[in-house]
Amino acid sequence: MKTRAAVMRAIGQDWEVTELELDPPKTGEVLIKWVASGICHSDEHLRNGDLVPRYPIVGGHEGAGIIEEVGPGVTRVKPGDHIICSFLPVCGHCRWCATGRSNLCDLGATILDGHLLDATYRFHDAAGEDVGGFCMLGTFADRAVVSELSCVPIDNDVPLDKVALIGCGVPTGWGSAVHAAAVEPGDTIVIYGIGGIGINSVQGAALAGARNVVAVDPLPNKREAAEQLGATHSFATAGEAAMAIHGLTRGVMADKAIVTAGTVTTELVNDALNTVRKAGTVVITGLADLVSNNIQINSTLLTLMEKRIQGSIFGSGDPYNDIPLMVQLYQSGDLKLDELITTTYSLDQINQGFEDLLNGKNIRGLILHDS
Ligand code: CXF
Ligand code: ZN
Repeated sequence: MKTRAAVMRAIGQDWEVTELELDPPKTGEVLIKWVASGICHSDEHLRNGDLVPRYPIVGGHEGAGIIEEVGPGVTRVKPGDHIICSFLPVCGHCRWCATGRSNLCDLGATILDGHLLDATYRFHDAAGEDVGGFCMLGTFADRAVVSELSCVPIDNDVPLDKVALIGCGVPTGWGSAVHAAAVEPGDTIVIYGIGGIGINSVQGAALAGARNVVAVDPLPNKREAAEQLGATHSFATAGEAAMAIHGLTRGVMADKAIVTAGTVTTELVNDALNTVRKAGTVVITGLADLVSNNIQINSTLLTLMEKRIQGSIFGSGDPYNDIPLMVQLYQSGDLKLDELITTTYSLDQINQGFEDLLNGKNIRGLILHDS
């Protein structure tokens, strides 16, 4: 069948919205009609060269939709099911899955290659070239064929155009606070960067009982959103935040920091390290260039103060547990999603969506596939 999709062909290009050929699902695969897809900074990293996938690739890794067809042997879902996709497939059997760390599932190793589990592609362009799907998904398309291991079925009465955010930004940010930083009641938490990830770290830290949730972002619209969704304080600069935290904690400083900025820098990580207390943790969730050493820190201070730097992927949670949990928290009103969606776009407006992301306009931009 044919599907329209937004394709990245090489570093630095615009997204090309074009018609692709889409093969039917093979064993263990499903055909999805995407309803909505979030625009995440990680997709921008495909374009700016920080993450270099195999090109060409259909972007998008944060999506929800409806199963239209299943291939042989599929047991997790059936046609008509509503699903959210995890940007990490979960096999359930590897060492990491078997020990409760399925965000580190070995199947995650090839998500930049864009092929499915049998190492072949379902998207093909007009010239007959194979086209990958980012994170084995490709949510910037009307339809895609994905592994059933990427799918998490949800109730059919949940609005797909809201819960699509639970494919990446929500569990990544929420889990960075709840799992990776292990926020405890009474904690003082500082979060650097309030976008689609950081705003959910704010929500997670607040729900986990942090006494002070301090949001840092240079943009007033981001600080305002943070304060509406649980931040007790917000500041434009790390320096102002550090001074305030000094006062709030009688000089002890923050228990944990979370770095969710779209691009992680030496300056940000050092701001975070200098703002946590002795034995405090700095969680790094944002990305940067995959192949160069991008931060420099003072290891002696790290040693003497017993501070920790903790990386976090998928919020250090289990996609099969945390995606349904996030849906329930949304349904109960404990997790806000509607308020995170600043602007919606059609697939044809995708380049505008990325321009708005880079200009800091959106908490989250969302592509609606039927619009
Ligand atoms: C990213 C993590 C690195 C690979 C692509 C997806 N996660 C969320 O945006
Ligand atoms: Zn993402």
